[in-house]
Amino acid sequence: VKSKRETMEKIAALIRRSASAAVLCHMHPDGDALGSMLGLALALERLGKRVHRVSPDGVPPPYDFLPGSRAVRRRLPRDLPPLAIVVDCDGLARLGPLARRTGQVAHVVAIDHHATGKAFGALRWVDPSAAAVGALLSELVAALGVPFDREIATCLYTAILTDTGRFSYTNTTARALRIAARLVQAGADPGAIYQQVYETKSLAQAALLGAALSRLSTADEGRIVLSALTRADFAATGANDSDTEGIIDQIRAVRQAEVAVLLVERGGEVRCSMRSRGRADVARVAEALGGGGHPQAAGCTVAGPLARARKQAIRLIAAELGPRA
Ligand SMILES: [Mn+2]
Repeated sequence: VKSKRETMEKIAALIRRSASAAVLCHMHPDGDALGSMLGLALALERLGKRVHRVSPDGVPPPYDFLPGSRAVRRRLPRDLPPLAIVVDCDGLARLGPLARRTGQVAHVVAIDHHATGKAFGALRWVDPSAAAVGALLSELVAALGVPFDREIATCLYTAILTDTGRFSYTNTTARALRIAARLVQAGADPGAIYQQVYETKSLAQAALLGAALSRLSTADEGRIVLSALTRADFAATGANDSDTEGIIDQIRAVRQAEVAVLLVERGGEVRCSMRSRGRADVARVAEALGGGGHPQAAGCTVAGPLARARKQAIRLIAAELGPRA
């Protein structure tokens, strides 16, 4: 615990002596990636720093309501700042096209909570016991002496809300809730944020969810519940790739599902998202297939076709689940 504290203090010191910084998140960003990136960026600005908000895939809805999202760029500035802080990223590769230039920044700091991945950055603060990077950043913002305001709190609360599965996964600890409570006290509005994140679906998204739920299948004696979306589904509904967000949680809602799987056709590849009720560590499955994540929420991209990806996922998940109790 002491060394984690020391690492955080080192990061705070580095921030204090840098006039400018880039804050970056990973490709296909989720609520934790964007909320953390934007919340930290605001805190640095409150300290008078010049901040570059960088997300290789921009800010897809529903997260474009977050304060500061309009200032987000897809690339690093021409003149690299002396400091790059990379959040929620379990490897430099997850920055995609930005990985190479980020590696050229003088000071690269990683703030993450994945137990998987490939280490990078001279200064690393990785705490898998943290519910979200947003929770770690709440501690950092406090250490920097920046008061929480409504905007910062909204970003960091969104990070924690989404990475805990709306406060439902096993990472919904007392510590996570205490931090969330502090953010609410500072002005984050739980009802408004919930509606922005979860109740602003387009008709196309709702139709895509319908397609996924209309063809659930099971494997491993019902312990694995799966669905798949093909390019034809996207064409028929008018939905796009980011519209799959949240569908996996609806699949996990099936009572007997120890593990929920959503397979999404993307070109010749298949994106495989997994959610576990707690018995199986799906991060291990994802890692075996070249991806990563958390014990209860993980993903990977594998070679197609769908049927092959489905078989492969089922085999590894069944092994991870082990024999029926
Ligand atoms: Mn995260």
